[in-house]
Amino acid sequence: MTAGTNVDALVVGAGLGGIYSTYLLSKMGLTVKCIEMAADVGGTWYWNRYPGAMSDTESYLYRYSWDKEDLQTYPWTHHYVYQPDILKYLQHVVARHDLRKYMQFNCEMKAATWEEDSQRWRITCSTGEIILARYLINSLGLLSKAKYPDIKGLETFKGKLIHTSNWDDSVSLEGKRIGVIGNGSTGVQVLTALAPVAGKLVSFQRSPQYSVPSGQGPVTAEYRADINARYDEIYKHVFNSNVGFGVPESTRKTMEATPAERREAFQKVWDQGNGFRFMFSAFGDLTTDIDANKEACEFIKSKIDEIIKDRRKAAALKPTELYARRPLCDSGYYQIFNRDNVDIVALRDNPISEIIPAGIKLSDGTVHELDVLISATGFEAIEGSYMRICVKGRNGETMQDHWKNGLKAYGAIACSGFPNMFIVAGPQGAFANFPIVIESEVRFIMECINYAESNRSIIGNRSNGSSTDGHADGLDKPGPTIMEVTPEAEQGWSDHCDSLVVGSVFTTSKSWIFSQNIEGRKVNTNFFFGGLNAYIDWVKKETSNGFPGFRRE
Ligand code: NA7
Repeated sequence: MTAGTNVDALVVGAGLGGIYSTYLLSKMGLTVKCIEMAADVGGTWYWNRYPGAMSDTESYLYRYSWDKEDLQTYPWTHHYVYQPDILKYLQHVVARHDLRKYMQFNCEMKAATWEEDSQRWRITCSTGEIILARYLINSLGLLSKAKYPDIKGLETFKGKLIHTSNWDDSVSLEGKRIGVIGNGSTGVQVLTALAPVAGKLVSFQRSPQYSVPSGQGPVTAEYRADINARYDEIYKHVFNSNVGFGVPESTRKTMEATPAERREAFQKVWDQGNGFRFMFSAFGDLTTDIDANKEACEFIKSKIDEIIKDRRKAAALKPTELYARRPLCDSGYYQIFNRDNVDIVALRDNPISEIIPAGIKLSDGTVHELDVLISATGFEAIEGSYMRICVKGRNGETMQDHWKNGLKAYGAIACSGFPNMFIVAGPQGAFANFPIVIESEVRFIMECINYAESNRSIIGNRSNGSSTDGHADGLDKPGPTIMEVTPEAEQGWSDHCDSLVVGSVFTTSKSWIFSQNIEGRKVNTNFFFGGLNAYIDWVKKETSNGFPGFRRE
């Protein structure tokens, strides 16, 4: 067997989760290596370089919470950070904590196999290198494998075809005839940014979505000083909240308000901006009460009518489904349709019949000639990153086998049969602000590793003859040195996630949140909808109770 580089822990991916994992593992004193298929750090923010790409979490929270000095000193100029600035921030964190020395770029994990004899993971890289690791932390990205539209003739298009997550900076867009397929959060951002640049811009829209203003704009020195003075309090609130976006989370019932009060409440959050604020701050039941949800729908549709002058375009942009997807926000999306160079094609009335060399042909025979076709069609979320590689756990079981009946992971971080392997931003994590979710999951993973390491040292001390009375969990015997979740615990978590979506308005819409954006894929509860605070409380119980979900032999 080929020898390989030996490390205690291998982190795969150098995005938000991989960087934080690398930082904590190195602090724990373990030997750590982080491999990344891209040429640099950033993860999602390395790849998604399309015009207008920005986070829709407010800037003061789109950063790590754990470096308090950096929180207060690292600059941010606007309420929302654009992709180049997020990338710079992540590069800055890596430099500030001297993490680059652990990282190897242009190196993709192709396969990982658990070896019973050595109790290690054997990782094969795209470079041909072999790495042997006791712990494998996969931070491959939730939204990493691009999904192209399955439309006849796509490959025949003679212009430039670009997926937003694999942007090609060399393509000139100025004055070009540009078509965009997809109008989720990515589509809305790219369309808004390209409207003033394109000669002609057409949105080929299958399902209109609800979007609210983001409230983007420069921040004042006073605003920044106020945030800096309150960071401890802010993060305390965020980690104790349901969605972690720093917005108030109302418990008020929509239908108990009068029509005038409802409109006033919706108008207030519309004016303040932010999709999560709109969904969770005016009232507390938009995601659980259909009548309440319909009120929000009517309010946003009335705004579409107010903003868009052309009745045909306004009608096309009005959704028919409930407000039940990841909430979108924008920097003037509906407004772009008042421009003469921007049009919308409602595919629900006139579907694409095929893509031809010159552009897009619709079912009624209309041809839209295009120079550039942008696919903002999303991702093979979560599992996409795992299905393209071969990860084999105990008895040769692959992740493909393991997830064939649906995606699941205990506490979002571990799968049974995959010992000492952890997942960041895998299935069934909290549906909340992602940097915070990632931090919470990484901390849980580190608790697991720390626990196993403590047990190792107890056993090591005993076999060295040194006496030690302490046990990692205070029980009579040391706990496991290999962390492997039981199938019962994993299934229990998954069942719990399923039970939490019963009655949720979110189940009425088809999106990647329930794996419904991919034809033929089984509907799956991909998130834990119990709230970020409940997830964190559950992790605390799990760790203080000696990790009952993990095997003890
Ligand atoms: P999304 O939210 O999955 O959106 C994909 C969009 O692409 C959506 O509007 C789809 O319409 C559309 N789509 C996909 N396939 C087709 C075809 N064949 N024809 C027409 N339209 C199509 O991806 P995003 O990148 O916007 O956002 C993903 C996440 O990234 C987001 O939640 C943020 O957290 C960041 P559909 O609605 O399926 O009818």
